[in-house]
Amino acid sequence: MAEEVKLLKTWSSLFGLRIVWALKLKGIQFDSIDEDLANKSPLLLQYNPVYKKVPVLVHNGKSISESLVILEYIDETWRQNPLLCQDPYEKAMARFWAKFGDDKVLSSIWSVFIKQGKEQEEALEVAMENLKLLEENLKGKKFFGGEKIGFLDLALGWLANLICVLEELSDIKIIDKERFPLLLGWMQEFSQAPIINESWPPHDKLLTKFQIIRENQLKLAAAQPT
Ligand SMILES: N[C@@H](CCC(=O)N[C@@H](CS)C(=O)NCC(=O)O)C(=O)O
Repeated sequence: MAEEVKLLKTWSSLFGLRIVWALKLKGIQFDSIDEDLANKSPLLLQYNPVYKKVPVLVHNGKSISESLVILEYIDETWRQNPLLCQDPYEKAMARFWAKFGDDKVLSSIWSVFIKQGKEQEEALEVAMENLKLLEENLKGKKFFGGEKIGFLDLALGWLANLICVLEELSDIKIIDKERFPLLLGWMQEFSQAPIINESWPPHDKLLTKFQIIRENQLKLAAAQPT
């Protein structure tokens, strides 16, 4: 019996992209359903009633949400091209740094992007500290997963693309060659890998989307009482 694999995502969701990459790396055919988050479909509300967010993977009628959880589900369901090592410690470390990426790196870089003046300078310092830890992580390795793209590469993959968009819009260089040579090398290596490269959302469309978000956030901040 043919398997049913459906992915609810949006064209720009960096969390959704993790799942697209994982399914492609595993060679799994899937149907992609693009959601309009301003008008969430009954399907999304049915399949992710808790968070009502994308991505959601639907496998033979069963739904899984939260992108890092989905990545692990995919890795355990389709064993080819493993994303996580078998070694329990290595596995724990990959999960730890993936969570760090979401909790600390993403939020600090986002703050640099939507803040100004002193607040932005402070956010930049925090972002640099976080990125230094990722730089350390890459010592002696081509990918975070070692010689091959693995779980942590997919979890941090947004960085390889979004950072360029955010740098372009804010006019701030966050990842430079002097401070982050390994991270920069990884960004190039990762984003040019065929399966990764073919799935990036259009750069111009991302620029427009994030420019609007930034302008709205800056306007909101300016309207806040001091
Ligand atoms: N922690 C979630 C984050 C997912 C997420 O934030 N998705 C956004 C799109 S990029 C969303 O669906 N937002 C809709 C909303 O917040 O209502 C994951 O890793 O899957």
